[in-house]
Amino acid sequence: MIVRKLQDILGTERDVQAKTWCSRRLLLAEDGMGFSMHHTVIYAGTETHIWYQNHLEGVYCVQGTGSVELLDSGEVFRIEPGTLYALNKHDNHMLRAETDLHLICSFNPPLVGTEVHDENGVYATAEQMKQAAA
Ligand code: 9YT
Repeated sequence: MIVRKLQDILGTERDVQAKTWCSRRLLLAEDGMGFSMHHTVIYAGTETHIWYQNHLEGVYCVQGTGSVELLDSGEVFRIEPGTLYALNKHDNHMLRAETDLHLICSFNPPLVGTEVHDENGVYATAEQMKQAAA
C-alpha cells in the first residue's frame, strides 16, 4: 500500500509550480495505479487556458470558488466545494478562480511527473516527453 501525506510532497519535484497554479502530484504513473492524482491550487484572480488533447481529467473542488468555460460552446459552469467536472471529450476550456481553488485532479493516462502546460494548454504524452529529453 502507498501512504503519502501532502506535507511529504511540498517542496519536492512532485510539487510542480506554474504561473497560475501549483500541482502536488500525490500519485504518478510510476506508482502503477493507472491514473495520477493531484492536489492542485489555482490561484485567486487568475485564468488558465487548458486543452488536454492527450489525457482525460476528472476535477473535484474541495475549497474555493470559480468557473469553467467550454470554449467551443461558451457554456460556463460555476465551481464551488462539492463540484466535479470531468473532461470526457478533451474539452478546450478556460478555468477561472475567484478565490484560491483547491482541486483534486485525476488523469488518465497518468502524468509521469513534471508536466506543465504548453502554450496551448496541452500536456505532452509520456512518449513525447521521452523524445524531447533524448
Ligand atoms: C484543473 C487543472 O487541470 N489544473 C491544471 C493543473 C493540473 N490539474 C495538474 O497538473 O495537476
